[in-house]
Amino acid sequence: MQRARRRQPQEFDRVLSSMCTEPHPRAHEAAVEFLATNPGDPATYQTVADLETEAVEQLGEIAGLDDAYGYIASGGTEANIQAVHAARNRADGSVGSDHAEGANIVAPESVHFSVTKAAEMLGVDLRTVPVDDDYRADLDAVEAAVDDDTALVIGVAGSTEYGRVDPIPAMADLAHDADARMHVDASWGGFILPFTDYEWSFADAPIDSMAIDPHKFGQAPVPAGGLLARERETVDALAVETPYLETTSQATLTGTRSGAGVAGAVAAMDELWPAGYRQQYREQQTNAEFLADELADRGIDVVEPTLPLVTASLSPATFDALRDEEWRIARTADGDLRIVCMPHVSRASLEAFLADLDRVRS
Ligand code: 0PR
Repeated sequence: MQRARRRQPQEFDRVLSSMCTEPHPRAHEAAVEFLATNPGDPATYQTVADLETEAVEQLGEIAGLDDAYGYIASGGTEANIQAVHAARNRADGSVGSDHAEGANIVAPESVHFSVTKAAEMLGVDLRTVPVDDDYRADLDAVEAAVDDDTALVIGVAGSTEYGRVDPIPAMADLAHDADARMHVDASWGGFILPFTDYEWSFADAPIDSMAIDPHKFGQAPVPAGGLLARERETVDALAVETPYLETTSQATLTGTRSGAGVAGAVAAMDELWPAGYRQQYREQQTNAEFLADELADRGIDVVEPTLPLVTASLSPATFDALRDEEWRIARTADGDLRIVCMPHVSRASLEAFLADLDRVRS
């Protein structure tokens, strides 16, 4: 009989395109301890349920919200889907399949594709509007797209492709003037933006909900996303009855959930908020600027990295040659090279990447 081969996960030293990273060692340990727990059944797994309450409080602190409601989701996708779900249900006061036809949501074209999934699943019309020259939502276009049937306006704080932050307070005003709600997707940016001057948080604007993922810049293990809401009613709008559990209702999209994500998120935030995250942001912003300068010095067009994410034009042949060297790099929809300076990305690794770039281009 053949012996099972021991499989190894991906090494991180050549991973330059991921929005996830190596978990903090304490988060790793906590995740392993809680591997078999299920916060989906809080009456049975009470310790992890308490940890989830702590996680939501900690996320609220990071996002500038004193009394935060929400839960630890499987990721930004689930948090975005549930934000759309809650807004749709709240727009017409219904839960379940009775919702009114014709609701729409408005988001910039830079919005993550999880919102496309949300719109499709929930039967709402997604109106995407153009971005300006700096890849941020165009306010005039948002205003023109919003109407009486708009349930939700979505702004991105740390966009997937260019790391840009939309004008959140102005978008929230436009949403609320139309009696719609405002959601901020800070899935990636949420653990970086507290250390910048951007206006992105619950403290900057009367936003209603937010996606903020510990499993991205938060250095928690996968799966740990975060859905936050200013009002309890937003979470209540998601709840269905759970007849055979000791608890009476459930607001999450998934049923059984990983306690590892919850425990890992709390451990990471305990360890790193705020000093560790601040230092990580500074290091990676410096790395991003270093990389951008080095690419520009080689005559390559670079988009200025306002957050630790660098995009630059690169020929398909060079891109493919670097992939062949096992560099894990990605492309934007426009074909630009996209490098995300996550906590695991070291200066040495960027220098090795540049050396390979020089070699494959010569
Ligand atoms: N919102 C934003 C702004 C995102 O960038 C992402 C994911 C999501 C929502 C969805 O989050 P989840 O993937 O946690 O559901 N952005 C990356 C992407 O799709 C995710 C990613 C992660 C990609 C690791 C590659 C990778 O190796 O591009």
